[in-house]
Amino acid sequence: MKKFKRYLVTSALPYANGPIHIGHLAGVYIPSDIYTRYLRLKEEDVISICGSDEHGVPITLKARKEGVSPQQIVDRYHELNKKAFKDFGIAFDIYSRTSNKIHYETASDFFLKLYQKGEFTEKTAQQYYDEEAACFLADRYIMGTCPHCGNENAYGDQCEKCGTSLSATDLINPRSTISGVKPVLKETLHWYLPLDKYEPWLKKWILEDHKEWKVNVYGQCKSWLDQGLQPRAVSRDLDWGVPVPVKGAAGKVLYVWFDAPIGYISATKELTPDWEKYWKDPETRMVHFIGKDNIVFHCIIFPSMLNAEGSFILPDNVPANEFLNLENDKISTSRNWAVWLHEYMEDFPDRQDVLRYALCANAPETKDNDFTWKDFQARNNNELVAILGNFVNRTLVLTNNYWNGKVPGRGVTDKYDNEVLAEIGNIKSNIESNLDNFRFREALKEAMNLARLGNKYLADTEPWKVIKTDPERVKTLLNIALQITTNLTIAFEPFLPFSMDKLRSWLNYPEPKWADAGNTDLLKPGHQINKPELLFDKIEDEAISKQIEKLMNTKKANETETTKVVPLKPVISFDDFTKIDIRTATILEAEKVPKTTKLLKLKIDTGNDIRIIVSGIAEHYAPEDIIGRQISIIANLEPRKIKGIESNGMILMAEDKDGKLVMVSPEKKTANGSTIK
Ligand code: B3M
Ligand code: ZN
Repeated sequence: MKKFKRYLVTSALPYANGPIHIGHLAGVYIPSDIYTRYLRLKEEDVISICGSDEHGVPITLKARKEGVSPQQIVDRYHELNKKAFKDFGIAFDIYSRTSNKIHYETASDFFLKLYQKGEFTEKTAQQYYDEEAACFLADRYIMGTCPHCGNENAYGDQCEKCGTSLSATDLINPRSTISGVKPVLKETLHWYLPLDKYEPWLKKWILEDHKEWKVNVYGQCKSWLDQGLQPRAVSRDLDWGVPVPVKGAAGKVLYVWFDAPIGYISATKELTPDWEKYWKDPETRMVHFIGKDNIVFHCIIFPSMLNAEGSFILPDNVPANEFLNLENDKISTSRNWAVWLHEYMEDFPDRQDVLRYALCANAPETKDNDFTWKDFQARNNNELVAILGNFVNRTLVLTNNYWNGKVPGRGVTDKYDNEVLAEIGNIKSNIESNLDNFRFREALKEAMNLARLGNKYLADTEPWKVIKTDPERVKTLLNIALQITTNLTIAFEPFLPFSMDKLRSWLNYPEPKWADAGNTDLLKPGHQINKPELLFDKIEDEAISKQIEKLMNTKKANETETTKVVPLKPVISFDDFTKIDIRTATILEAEKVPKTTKLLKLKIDTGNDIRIIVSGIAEHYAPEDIIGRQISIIANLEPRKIKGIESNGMILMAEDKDGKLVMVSPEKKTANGSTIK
């Protein structure tokens, strides 16, 4: 494999509209961190780039829903996610963000360069426009009836009920989610990246020059290329994003997937004035760590942009992972079906390495995989505690007990000793070849094999027994066990950085170097080690059942949520709302309506008049209990006859999850007839 002078490692920029969960870690950030830490162990020149992806429609939707600005949304999650990555030892060299100035400049310049080279094709297209809100509508801002299943709340890009992906013009009775009005189709100009034109180059670059890419990545690229590529719009009619820096582009921003990958470049510029040697020198190896849903953007679109711009290197590998599921269900932010990093830290403080280990050991490297809390517990108790922890603890405790922590010299070694010493080097080579080829699960297994080797060596030779009869022999046994232990601090550094820091401090061993891995004389006779503590401790069933119960409660909440909450009605205009006159009133008299089970006849004082209202609350309220109760009513509803009684208005009731009706009353007594706004 080509020897590179330096390495540029990028990790997918998480959208700053929600917290980070274990799927993000397993799919992208743990693999990226393992690879970066390995390169640092090899003393390579490597930088690791990440940051928040702060544009895109989902962020504007969330801002709208919360009644705050998109900037407030991204500020919240940028800080939360930056801290979560730090807590988990994901050692980026920079965690930047695409709402900052340097990114706006970099992305605009990048667009302008392609624009001035004439790379883009300009095309007007019909797009839905909301004349009331005076803005074009991104697909997610349009709702209507799905032509396939009749769902009245399908979105412009997808019907979430039957899963059909749609284009906005497929919707029946489309409506704007901003103003509620029926949108009109209007011409709008956009700039297109001519991917169809780049197809021959992409086919050569990927299908011929990068046959070494992971099967799942290569396969997805091949199917995209076999289907034929279409020009892709790189601008949007939105007010949140990097403005399109050319004339005639008022109200238009760069498509988020055009600007976000350029975020890797702007973050590198922010990190170092030497940024060009990472981005423009062919002696740099660029590796993108992403999830499978980002493959087309990182293997086809961004490389096309870089190639068209002409001065940048291209990614040498894109080892995308597949998806991680949670307890056999898809991880979902909207359904809160996830293990959030910030919550994990609360429940399992100082156990980041356990999660790093469990997620790597089960990583979805070539197919989707499943995280279960039972497996998490088993990995900790049966591997980290019982193999790695047990071996290093025995080695350090015996060395402290027998020689006050001084490393003993190694005497004459026998056949078994020599086999074990040789195996240390073999395992190091296995770890190395797996890490070089992004096989992190396999590399982790090999590192644990080193601990197994040590554990077995002590179990077979039983120094705690031999010490009574042949202390010289025990010196050799523990010297070899100490060399294995020190090798473990190098082998596990990329995977378990927190634990290896601790172990090295107990060994009194300096910074680890990959060049020392496999060496069987790392600790010299007489070297003083310190007293150890437990490297890992058992995770009890109770802690796991608590997590499983938390997930089951989430599942129950989702079930009631999805079955009982009626979808929102179409958005209405403010004018429509002002036509309704909602007032407070007091119930003066109440009686059951004869021959009905649900109806009560109420005489109420509205402040303006005394009137009769018939209401379907007899199964929820006894007449005698509600006399004198202050309620809210719709006071200007057309009167209607119910069971022969003229009902003049409507009482406001809230139907809770179980279908129970509860009165909506002012929190304290007000004058009857007070207007509710
Ligand atoms: N923000 C992550 C995602 O699709 C996306 C990655 C951008 S990397 C330039 O979830
Ligand atoms: Zn549908």
